[in-house]
Amino acid sequence: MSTDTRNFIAGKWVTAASSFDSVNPATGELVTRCAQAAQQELDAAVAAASEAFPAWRNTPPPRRAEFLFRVAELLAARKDDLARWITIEMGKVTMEARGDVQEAIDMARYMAGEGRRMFGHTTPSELPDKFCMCVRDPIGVVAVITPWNFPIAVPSWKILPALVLGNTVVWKPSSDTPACAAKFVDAFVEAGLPPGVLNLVLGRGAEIGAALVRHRDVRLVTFTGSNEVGHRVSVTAAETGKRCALEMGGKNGIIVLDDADLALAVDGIVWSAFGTSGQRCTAASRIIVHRSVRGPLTELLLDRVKQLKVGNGLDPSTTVGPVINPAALERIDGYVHIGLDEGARLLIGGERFSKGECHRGWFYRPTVFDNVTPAMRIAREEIFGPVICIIEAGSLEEAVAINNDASYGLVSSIYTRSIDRAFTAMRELATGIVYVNAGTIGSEVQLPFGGTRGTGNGAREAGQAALDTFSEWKTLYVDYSGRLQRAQIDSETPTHRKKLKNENSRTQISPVRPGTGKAAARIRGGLPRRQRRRAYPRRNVAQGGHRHPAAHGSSHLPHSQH
Ligand code: UN1
Repeated sequence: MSTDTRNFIAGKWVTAASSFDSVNPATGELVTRCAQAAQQELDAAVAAASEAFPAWRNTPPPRRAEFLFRVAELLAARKDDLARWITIEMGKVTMEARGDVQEAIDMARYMAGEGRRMFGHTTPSELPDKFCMCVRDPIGVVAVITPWNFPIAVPSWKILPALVLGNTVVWKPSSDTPACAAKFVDAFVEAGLPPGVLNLVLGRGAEIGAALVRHRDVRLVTFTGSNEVGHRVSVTAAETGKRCALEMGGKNGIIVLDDADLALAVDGIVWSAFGTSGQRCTAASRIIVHRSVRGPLTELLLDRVKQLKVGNGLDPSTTVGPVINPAALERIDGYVHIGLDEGARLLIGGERFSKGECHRGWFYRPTVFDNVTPAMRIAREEIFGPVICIIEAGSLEEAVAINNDASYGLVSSIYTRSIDRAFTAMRELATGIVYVNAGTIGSEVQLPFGGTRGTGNGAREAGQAALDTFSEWKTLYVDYSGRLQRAQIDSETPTHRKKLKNENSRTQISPVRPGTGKAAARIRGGLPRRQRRRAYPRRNVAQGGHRHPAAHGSSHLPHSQH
């Protein structure tokens, strides 16, 4: 399959001076030749997003949401085709590729619903005749930088909330999955999104991604990817005064206690560790098992791992697809050697898989290490491949301590039949997401997604939490009293006021009066002198403040009832 993939800027597909290729990881074949964006295309994309922003931010949110509803319908209609592009370009098996698209459909529907919610709130004022509320305001041009492992779902987590909230977007997807990105953008184009609201720039992160993060007119950067790159994004964003939302690595643990349903636990482990060939930030990579069930659990696990079928994701019998590229293959194999050198026991896998047609692509056998200790590098560093470590623990407390002793904090899971232990674990596991009697993958769009510690910087995606990431609060005070009301001062309690009155009469504080100059007259609407007197009678603050012109005006002021 080959086509030309271009950048999408100001509503047009545009080419560029140089190009790069995207390749099928299962076959090594060319998927698409892509126009590589340079500074010129990047500037044009940011300019288009900046120009589109004022009209888009003032488009009523329910109208903005209609584009998202249409995107959802288009994605649903194209689910098979999109899933096929995902498998061809990124490698995951068809069933999972369809899940990737479904996650974007779900997110489109959920975020479109926000067009008619997007709740702000009102809250009472401490002063009479004053109204307080806050509303969500868009931030501006959002730079969206996404990885290859969820070529449609993860971009949807960022682009859809950004758009419904009234931001405009410049999206830089991974250079490993540009064709999927272009297919996703197609849905927005067909939905009739106004030009410039969503722009796509293609290229490698080190070049175009870094320049995008630095760009003066970008207000927020949202990034999912490695810790190394995320750290650089964070530094550049700080230097250039931008907000940034980071979602990075994981070293996710599944705890299996001695009272667990072992068959259920093995189902969860296999799905979480080897789904997407372990290339999820949510993938399980540490199995922390109670000493008394380690033997039977390991036996059941190995039986299941032996049944996994590595191969091209387009083949319906395949359960584990390729890894993304040769560099990933090298890194995974490198970690396997580190594990062996550290003294871990390799139970299965531990090598490249190149049987039959697989020699053309980048496949790695599902790998299980036993005798792993928490201090080993394979138990601490993110491998991002089909490799798991079995670590033994003697109690719930020890298992939780091992789980929490990690520089990442995305997901943890616990298998137990005890409600008490489950709730204790929910409280104690120090990750952004905790599963009970389920594996570590399978987050849903209506809940916050994100992790603690090295996984992120506190920002969350999905659910209501995403609204905080992609908007800022605007606080609105409306004073309809017709007089100067001073928060924290005029709202003092009667007791305080009495005290103040006494002090004032002792110290002879001069009364606060509105000015008499021209500017003051303008502010008052140039009231004639007599009316002005009525509106702003000269009264000592200590005697009850300014009287409202309306007859009943002061009756609700506690301090003026005497
Ligand atoms: C990721 O790996 O970056 O829970 C996201 C899950 C998916 C999302 C994974 N819904 O595994």
